[in-house]
Amino acid sequence: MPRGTLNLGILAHVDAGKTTLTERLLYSVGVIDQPGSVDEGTTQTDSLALERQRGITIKSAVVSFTVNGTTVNLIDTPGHPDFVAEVERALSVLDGVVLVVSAVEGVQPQTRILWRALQRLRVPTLFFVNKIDRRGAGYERLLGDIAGRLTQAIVPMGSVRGLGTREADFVPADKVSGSRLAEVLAEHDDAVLTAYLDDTAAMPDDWLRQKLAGQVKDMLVHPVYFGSAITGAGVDALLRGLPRLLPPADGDASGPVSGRVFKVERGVAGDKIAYARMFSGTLAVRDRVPFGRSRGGLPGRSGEVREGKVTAISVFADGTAVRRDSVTAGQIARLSGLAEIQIGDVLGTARDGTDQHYFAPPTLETAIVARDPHDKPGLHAALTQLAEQDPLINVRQDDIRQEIYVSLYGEVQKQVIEATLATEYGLETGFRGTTPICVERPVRTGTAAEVLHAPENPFLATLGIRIAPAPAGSGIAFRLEIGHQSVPLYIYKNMEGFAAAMEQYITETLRQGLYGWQVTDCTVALIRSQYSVPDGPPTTRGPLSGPQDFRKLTPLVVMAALRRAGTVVCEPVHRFRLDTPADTLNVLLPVLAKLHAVPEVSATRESWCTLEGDIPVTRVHQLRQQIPHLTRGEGVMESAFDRYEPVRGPVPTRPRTDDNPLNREEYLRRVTRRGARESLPGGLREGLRERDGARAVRDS
Ligand SMILES: Nc1nc2c(ncn2[C@@H]2O[C@H](COP(=O)(O)OP(=O)(O)OP(=O)(O)O)[C@@H](O)[C@H]2O)c(=O)[nH]1
Ligand SMILES: [Mg+2]
Repeated sequence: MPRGTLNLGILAHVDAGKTTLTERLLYSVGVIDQPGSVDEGTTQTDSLALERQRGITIKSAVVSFTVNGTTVNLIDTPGHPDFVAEVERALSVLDGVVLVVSAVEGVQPQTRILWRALQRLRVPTLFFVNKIDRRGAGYERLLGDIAGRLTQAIVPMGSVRGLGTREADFVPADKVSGSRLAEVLAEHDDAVLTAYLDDTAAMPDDWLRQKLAGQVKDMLVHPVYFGSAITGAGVDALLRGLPRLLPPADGDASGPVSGRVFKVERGVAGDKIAYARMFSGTLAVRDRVPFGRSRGGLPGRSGEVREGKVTAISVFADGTAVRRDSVTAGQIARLSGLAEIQIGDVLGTARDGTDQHYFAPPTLETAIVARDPHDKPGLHAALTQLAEQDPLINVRQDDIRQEIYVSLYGEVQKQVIEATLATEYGLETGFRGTTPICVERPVRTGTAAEVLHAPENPFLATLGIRIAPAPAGSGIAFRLEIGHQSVPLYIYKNMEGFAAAMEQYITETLRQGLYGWQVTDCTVALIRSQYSVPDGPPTTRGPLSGPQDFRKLTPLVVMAALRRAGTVVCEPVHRFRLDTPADTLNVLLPVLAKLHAVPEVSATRESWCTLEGDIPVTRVHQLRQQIPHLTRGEGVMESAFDRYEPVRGPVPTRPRTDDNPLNREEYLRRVTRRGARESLPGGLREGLRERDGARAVRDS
């Protein structure tokens, strides 16, 4: 009798052994006869040609198996920071996580980034310390590393024998009732505390295990397993722990349909296949289902809802995805037929709080060019398709300069995009320079307004906007500070509709601030609004306002407010950590200095040295490439985005690709000319408006 479903993510920094562990787990439960190898390109989850060639995971992949009656859907995620967008999508569909840490390299900057996201999302997490067979592997050191850099609330589930040798093995604690466990559990449980303090009280094993599972579920404690994905040590113990310690999926199969798409793939015929996790309800073949982004999603798409008919469903169970008539709460399925669906979309009703970003956005941008100019339209279409599969690839078309830009996390992603375009779309491409993507932060509060019927305002609307700085990392928050009597409800239906539309116009405008960069970390409040109606009181009498009036007026008001607020351009800064033999420092330090990577912290342990500091994002790749020969192949470098900081020196600007609302004359020329050209009724309307405007002035 199946006991339920556990949607489990395997997360870690690059090369920690996630894919190898996945393989081992599948082998242990008998789904495969032989564990495949990453180095030979024979694993189940690294199935893309590019993954096999490079030996790294690029896309998340789902496999499934059953252990003790629980169906485990396992999502193997990429560890390279360039592919963090994949991890982000997976995070929102998980019931639990195994966070893998290498017993040799220990906790890495990327591990900390993942950990922070797991904390924020409150996903129950176990640790698996992998590679105990490798020379240099640690046990106490690793526990100390996790406790010091991630969390104190850990419980080792056993000990290790033969550490650092091929024979290394994990010895599960036969009774969990060691004092360390009771001590940790007692912190949040009075019953355990009382029993712990009373020497004579018994603490039955089952009772403690139950308490442990309860606290794992509440993120209060994190069991730590040790093992080797290569030799299989510790893997059975982990396997047994999964259904016991992690909470299975819950959700009401007869409730309203709610699900989330975390992966989109193209089938052999180019058809879209959406991987979705159901949180509630049941979705059957031939059902029509609404999907889209809930409010708070990616800029510009908020509130958009579409609908499609599901033509086929396969549900993950027992090793593969099997054809079924329906998918129900808790399960993961591949859905066909939803042609317009995009990664990150919500199916049916959204769950609260699942639509945020947990990782920093890409910090680099490059212009991408087709080697054959005839391929240009094809290139744009292909990139748009790639962006559908990877929501954080932002494709930006600059019509004025006839260039296409893509945003990037790093060089590896760039190479992958290039290779994917070549193999999947037959497009030969090249890149023109990689530049950091800066952001602009408002420095003070700025307010501006445009008033209905004022001679310089050609639009039939009043809008007043206030922009105020907000804490770093908070993004853009939008607020309405007006009453419904000043909102044209005949256009926007209700206040929510108006708020959603205004938020969209404003977010679109803020993509290019005073210097051309995305504006962020601010609160934008709409503080005035008005519209005109033919039979209104004299001040608001005039032709009926339309949505275009609000849409086209917004950029002018936003930019005027932003100009008063002033902005400071901030550039992305990465944090690096470098473990290297101490005797390589004399060659390393001058190179670091040349790349503006100045270590601030360094620690030495025997003949090894750890350097930690900031590095400009544009230098990360160069440094990474030089590390092997500067350190005789022994140095290990990790780097990750850390923060934005005000640019020192000349302020970089980015050429605008919008209608330049910073320059009123130019903006008005562009939007009114285009309005007239695009549609005749629009043009007629402009003419009518002039006449009506004159009449309104005469009447008043
Ligand atoms: N000695 C040893 N090597 C391991 C172990 N686990 C993985 N490896 C090796 O480490 C390398 C990386 O393993 P992967 O399984 O690809 O690591 P990953 O975490 O999936 O990497 P990405 O998906 O690219 O982030 C491969 O060469 C594996 O053979 C282990 O337990 N012991
Ligand atoms: Mg992998």
